[in-house]
Amino acid sequence: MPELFGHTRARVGARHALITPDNHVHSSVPGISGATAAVLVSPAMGAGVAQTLVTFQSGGSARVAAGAVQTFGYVMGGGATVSIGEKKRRLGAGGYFFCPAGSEWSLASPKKGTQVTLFQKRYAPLPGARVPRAILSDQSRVKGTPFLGDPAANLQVLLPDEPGFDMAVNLFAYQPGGHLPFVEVHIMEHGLVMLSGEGVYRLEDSWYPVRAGDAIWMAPYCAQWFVAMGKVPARYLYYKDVNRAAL
Ligand code: UGY
Ligand code: MN
Repeated sequence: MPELFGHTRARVGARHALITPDNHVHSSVPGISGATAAVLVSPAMGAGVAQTLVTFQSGGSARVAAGAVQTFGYVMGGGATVSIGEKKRRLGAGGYFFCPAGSEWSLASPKKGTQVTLFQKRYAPLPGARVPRAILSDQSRVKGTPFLGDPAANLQVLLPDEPGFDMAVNLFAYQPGGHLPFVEVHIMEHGLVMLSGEGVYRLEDSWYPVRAGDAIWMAPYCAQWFVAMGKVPARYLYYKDVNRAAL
């Protein structure tokens, strides 16, 4: 339900942002039709990544031409067929794909209401490193590990940990009361979407109540910490830039 009297939990600052489902306004995105798209994180706010929530009607589709930008897509709900070059796979909720720069991707036959979160970033090649390949997979095929040994915070790393990749996308699941072990301050930027549950996110000097559907941007060096609250585990999907020198 929309929040009343002009109140919102959203905050957009110079170095972090929180956007809630009540704030979404759609824009048309080239290559995506029969769908709504909300660009929640983008270079327009100072980010190096674009994070877009796409909701497909039945009969909707996407065809995004090959270029300098790579795309990671995660199916939040519903299901659709995704093709990248010769590879093709039906993805359901929890399915994901990675389309490297220089390849085209397309999505067809979505179930009505299928939602996909996209992270898109211009690829930074690394001389001597093997360029990333296309991936079509599912979170159920990725083993989770306790984050820094804490079983209350489980981490799944969805993309290969190889030098050719300049982006990582991970899933974090916290038991109620589970939390990041310390306040992180790091060079990597994050785009994030809460998938389920609730908790409190510290971003720089502010503490925000957050829940499923909320999107967050954290600039490089944004102080960050999270604690899960409520009765069910809190889960989020997040992007970070990796494997490249600062200079
Ligand atoms: O990978 C990370 O930097 C992660 N621990 N950060 C986060 O969840 N805010
Ligand atoms: Mn972090």
